[in-house]
Amino acid sequence: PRTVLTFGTFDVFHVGHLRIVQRAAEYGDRLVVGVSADALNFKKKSRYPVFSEDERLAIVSALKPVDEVFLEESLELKRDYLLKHQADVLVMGDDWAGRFDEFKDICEVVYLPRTPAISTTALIEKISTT
Ligand code: C2G
Repeated sequence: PRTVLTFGTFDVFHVGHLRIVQRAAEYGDRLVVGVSADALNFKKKSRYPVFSEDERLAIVSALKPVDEVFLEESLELKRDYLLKHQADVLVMGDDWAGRFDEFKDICEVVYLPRTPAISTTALIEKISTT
């Protein structure tokens, strides 16, 4: 079977997240999703996600196209995660275009266009000002 791997925070889960999960699944037979840890988000963005890693893992693992989830604890471990889960394809949104080309020696690397006009940041802004 062809295994697809994708990564994300998936905080305040929205339709842009759903679409990338659905499109990623079409690249293989099995979809594995790395959900980034609370501590990793704090390191990257100096704030914690709205939803905890346990809640985000619960949401993503319940999606029909998702076969397996795991916690992504470090950005530096991408190669290990890809090898461990025997990924044939890595799918990422094109906000990461080019950033994971170094893994083309072990799997296919695909960047998909983001769903326009929706983001966690914009949602938080919208909710807090209406
Ligand atoms: N996404 C999308 N369209 C949007 C918003 C997000 O296609 N309107 C995609 C992103 O491109 C990404 C995935 O949804 O592929 C998850 O997005 P985020 O939760 O913002 O993920 P990020 O914080 O970029 O985490 O190791 C990398 C990180 O874990 C990626």
